[in-house]
Amino acid sequence: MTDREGRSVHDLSTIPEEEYIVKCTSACAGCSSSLCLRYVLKAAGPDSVLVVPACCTSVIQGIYPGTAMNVPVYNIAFAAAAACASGMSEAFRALGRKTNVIAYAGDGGTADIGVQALSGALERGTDFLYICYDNEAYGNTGMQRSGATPLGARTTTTPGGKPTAKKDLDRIVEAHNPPYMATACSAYPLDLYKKVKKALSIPGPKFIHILAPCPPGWRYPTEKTVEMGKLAVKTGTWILYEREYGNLTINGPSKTAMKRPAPLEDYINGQGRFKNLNPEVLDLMRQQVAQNIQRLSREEAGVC
Ligand SMILES: Cc1ncc(C[n+]2csc(CCOP(=O)(O)OP(=O)(O)O)c2C)c(N)n1
Ligand code: SF4
Repeated sequence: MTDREGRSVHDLSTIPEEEYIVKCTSACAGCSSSLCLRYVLKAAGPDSVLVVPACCTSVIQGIYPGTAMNVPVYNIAFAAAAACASGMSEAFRALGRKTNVIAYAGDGGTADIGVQALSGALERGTDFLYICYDNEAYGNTGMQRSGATPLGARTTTTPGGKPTAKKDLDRIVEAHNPPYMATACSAYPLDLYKKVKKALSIPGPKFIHILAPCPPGWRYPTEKTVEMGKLAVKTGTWILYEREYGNLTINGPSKTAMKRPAPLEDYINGQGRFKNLNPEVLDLMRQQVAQNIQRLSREEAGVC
């Protein structure tokens, strides 16, 4: 499988030196979603356009007339990233251009207000890549809960901990049967780079869901941002996989983590948002992790 320049998508020996996020971003210290975007754009290259709805990324890009982005960026209303990207992709293809159209949206703009536009674009078969970076809250407006906030997490609108489970966005997307979908995590940038390369080599709608730990939202010290992502994967809370034309493959560290997950406490004890967690909630969280591991393991083994 090759990318649009004819290079193998598995060749990671030459990650481009070019930077598409330059100095002066307004990201918080330790922001992992901006780290992810850096790798996404390195994988995508200069013939790419970003569509960004209202979210932290629209702030990270800097204050007009300055910009930290080295590719064209189209800012669009909170609900409309996938609809905008859909029209943009149609226009490029009508002009005979292969330009990568990449929507880069938060979990609120994807799982909540943007889910209708996303569903429509997936169903229409839009040739684009939709990336949801998931910091598990509405970060830009002060950490309100989103549908993607996990059970038990304290946010400004769930001060006693979120009473309901994280919305399963991936299963919603899966129901649309896109040719390629994957999960990724900011702590594994090469895995993300490879997945973006592969996604962009496939025609039609592609979706990547990245877990993006957020120091102010999750309440951990900024220097722990990579460690936090690794712990999410090692405890099986976040599972790395790809689904190509419906076939599931569990990736890299998740293969080991799913057989022998680290204790959930390793992940949650370092985060202020899970402080003073009720033992019953902790138990429910453990059950959810175990259920997800079981469901995906069975599916990969063809036992479902
Ligand atoms: C219709 C509408 N409602 C509310 C807002 C205010 N708003 C802007 S960004 C945002 C939160 C975005 O959260 P998310 O998509 O999770 O991305 P993050 O900020 O965490 O990067 C909200 C509520 C808006 N811009 N438009
Ligand atoms: S609030 Fe979180 S996601 Fe938003 S810029 Fe800060 S660290 Fe990044």
